[in-house]
Amino acid sequence: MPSSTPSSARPRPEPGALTVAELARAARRALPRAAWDYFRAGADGEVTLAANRRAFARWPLYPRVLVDVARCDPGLELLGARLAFPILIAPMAYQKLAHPDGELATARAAAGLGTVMVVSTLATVALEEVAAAAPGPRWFQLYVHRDRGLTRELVARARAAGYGALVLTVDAPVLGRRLADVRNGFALPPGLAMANLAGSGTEGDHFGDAARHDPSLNWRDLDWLRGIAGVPLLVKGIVRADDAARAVAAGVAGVIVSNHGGRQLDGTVAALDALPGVVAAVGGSVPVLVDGGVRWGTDVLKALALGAAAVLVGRPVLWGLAVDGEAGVARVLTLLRDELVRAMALAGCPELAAVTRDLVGG
Ligand code: FNR
Ligand code: LAC
Repeated sequence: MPSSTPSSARPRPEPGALTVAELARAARRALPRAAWDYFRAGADGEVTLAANRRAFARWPLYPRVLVDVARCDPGLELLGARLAFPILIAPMAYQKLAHPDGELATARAAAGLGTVMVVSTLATVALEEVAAAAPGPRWFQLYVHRDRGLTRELVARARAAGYGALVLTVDAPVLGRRLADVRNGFALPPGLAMANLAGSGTEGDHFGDAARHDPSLNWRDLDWLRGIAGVPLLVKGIVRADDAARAVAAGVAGVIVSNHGGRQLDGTVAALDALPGVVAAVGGSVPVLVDGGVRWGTDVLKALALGAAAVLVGRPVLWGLAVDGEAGVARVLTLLRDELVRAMALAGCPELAAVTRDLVGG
């Protein structure tokens, strides 16, 4: 548009959410109470849920000046996939609770913008259908069942459907207690099911009630799983340096620092605060990712400065999905991507390699 255009003829800025927080408010209006509560909640006193956010505020940025930032490229290579920006979609259960298109909408938005969606074991659309919905790179998140045959089958199905990596979630031997869910008697509404588990007899149960989930999962199982994975295996839910080192020694391809968005052990260290210790323990041998509380582009910048290769976002994606399906998820990702690119420019970082430890203090 030429700059001489009279202001009255200029397109008006598109109305709608300008921040993740605004999208959250819109989602709250759009969602039934029980779904909003399930998505929002942290465990018990929600100390960790709050800590995840607070941690970002404690790390101030020290922007670099007089750097040519005429072009800022947030692209990266991650486990063999080319991503347009370092923000992946965290695995989240039950996405049809947010929107009738559920995981299909999320997969399309991720592929359209060039990032990875991690599809949950507890998806409400079968992993093959999610794969067929969009061409983008995607990973599969695994909850291990008592029936190891069922897990072996899920792994084989994910590989056959072209999932590029497996993400083993290790912070949920049992489900954390979310008070609102207890009070609401939260359950999957009629018509929704854990589509990947169809035929197992428990596909309609909520995760927390299901007897099929295996709390005995341990390091020996990690070896077993790595043996059958056939694709890179990441572990998600690590906050300790010694656990990270042990996982790397066991041959994992990546570590995701996470406390499950504050939904599991309340009082757990904030994800961002756990990151530097894990990064030091891993020593660059495999990529370290982090999730929990990422709501701004500057949060992404801080996590990368502290050594993360990329971040994952959870709830914001569900809020976008609830508000406007695929377009809503695309909106969240675009918001965060554009905020990150602006933050890179303002911090003197034309590419991600320039996002170094000295950019944050504290
Ligand atoms: C999750 N999370 C999760 N993690 C996982 O490994 N498998 C799963 O099925 C789910 N399900 C799930 C449902 C909902 C509603 C939420 C909010 C979260 C945890 C998720 O992957 C991630 O770790 C956190 O959500 C990240 O924190 P933020 O971005 O939500 O603050
Ligand atoms: C949750 C489980 C399902 O956090 O991962 O609700």
